[in-house]
This record gives sequence, structure tokens and C-alpha cells, in this order.
Amino acid sequence: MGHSGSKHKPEARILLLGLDGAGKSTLLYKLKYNEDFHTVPTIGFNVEMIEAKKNRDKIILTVWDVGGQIKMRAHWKNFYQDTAGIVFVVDSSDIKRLDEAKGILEHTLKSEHLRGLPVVVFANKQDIVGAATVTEITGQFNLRKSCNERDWFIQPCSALTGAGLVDGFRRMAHLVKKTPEDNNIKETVKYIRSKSVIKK
Ligand SMILES: Nc1nc2c(ncn2[C@@H]2O[C@H](COP(=O)(O)OP(=O)(O)O)[C@@H](O)[C@H]2O)c(=O)[nH]1
Ligand SMILES: [Mg+2]
Repeated sequence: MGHSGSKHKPEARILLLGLDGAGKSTLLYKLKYNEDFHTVPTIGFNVEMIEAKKNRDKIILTVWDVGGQIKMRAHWKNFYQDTAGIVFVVDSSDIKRLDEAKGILEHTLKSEHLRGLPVVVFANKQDIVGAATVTEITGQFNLRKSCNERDWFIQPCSALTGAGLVDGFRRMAHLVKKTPEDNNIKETVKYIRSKSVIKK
């Protein structure tokens, strides 16, 4: 999928969040190129555009990976403006960090800018034996309560094999409501540069 032909389709900005190591970069590259990629920790942000169907129309999801490392978390709020949906990636195999991930998601959802936005939680790394299931994560994260004022969905996936990714983003395309006219990728990049939020 190239950038050409995307000009007249609505865009929706999707925030890709999750702890470091959850699999965000792997997921993005897998989606875009449909092949495994050697990934390095995200410095700053990556963005990919995904064309998805929304009912009979097409919608461009611009998926922003703003990095999950502790030093980057303070910058997340700078990306909240004009966001249409949240994708939260969980390393389901890292049982020891599930509570930490839960805390970060809860904290994120409390942000005023993200009020009412749809959430798709990707229960990633399902290819690993012993990974927490969707049912277990839903319970441990208390998702029914923390997401009770928004549309939400939890998608099992493996960013490594690609299983579940398309389904999850399709779901997101259906859930996003806000598609501001002026929310295009060039304006967003300009905005971020002007604020000098993150320098490459
Ligand atoms: N087994 C397995 N490993 C994964 C999966 N997704 C990501 N990883 C690995 O987890 C590590 C962290 O992934 P990365 O995409 O860099 O995480 P990020 O910090 O959230 O961007 C890398 O070694 C990936 O190869 C998955 O679905 N299954
Ligand atoms: Mg990364």
C-alpha cells in the first residue's frame, strides 16, 4: 500500500501504546510489509498508514508508535490531540509485567484528550507457550470496568506470525468515529516539529 491515492480518504490517527518490548514495532512492520523484521527499540516515533474498510468506505489509519520506554512515556500526551483510537499492545507472555501494563493503560485512559475513544487491546505473543489468554487479560486488567465508557475490544495476536493483526485493525477501523478533515499526516508532522516534541 503506497501513499498515493490516499489524499481524499479520511484519516484517523491511532495511537499505538504499550510497555517497551510489548511488540509495537514488530506489529507495525508486520502489518505494513507482512514479513518479519528485525526491530530496534523505538526512538522517537514511527508512523505507518494502513488502508482499511469502514463499512463501504475506505479509511486511512495512521498508526503512531511513540515508543514505550520509560523516558518516552512523558511525551505520549503530546500525541493525544486529535487521536481517534487507541491500540494498546500487551506482551501476554510477560506475566510479571501484566500489572505494570494494566497500570499504564489505566493511566492513559484517564487522559482528558482520550475520553470516549475506542480501545483495541492486542494480547500479543500468543505464539509463546504459557502466554496469558484474552480471558485472563480481560479479567486481570478489569477491562470491562476501565473501558466501560467507550467501545473496546481485545484481540489475541502474534506480531511475529501476523495472526490476528488484520482482524484487530479492522475492528479499530469500524470503531473510530472521529475523522477530522484537517487531521492529515503532513499537518501532524508539522505540528510535532513545531512543538519540537521529539527530535530525531
Ligand atoms: N514470540 C514473539 N515475539 C514477539 C512478538 N512480538 C514481538 N516480539 C519480540 O519482542 C521483542 C520486542 O518487540 P518490539 O516490537 O521491539 O517491542 P516494542 O518495544 O513494543 O516496539 C522483539 O524481540 C520481538 O521480536 C510475538 O508476537 N511473538
Ligand atoms: Mg518499538
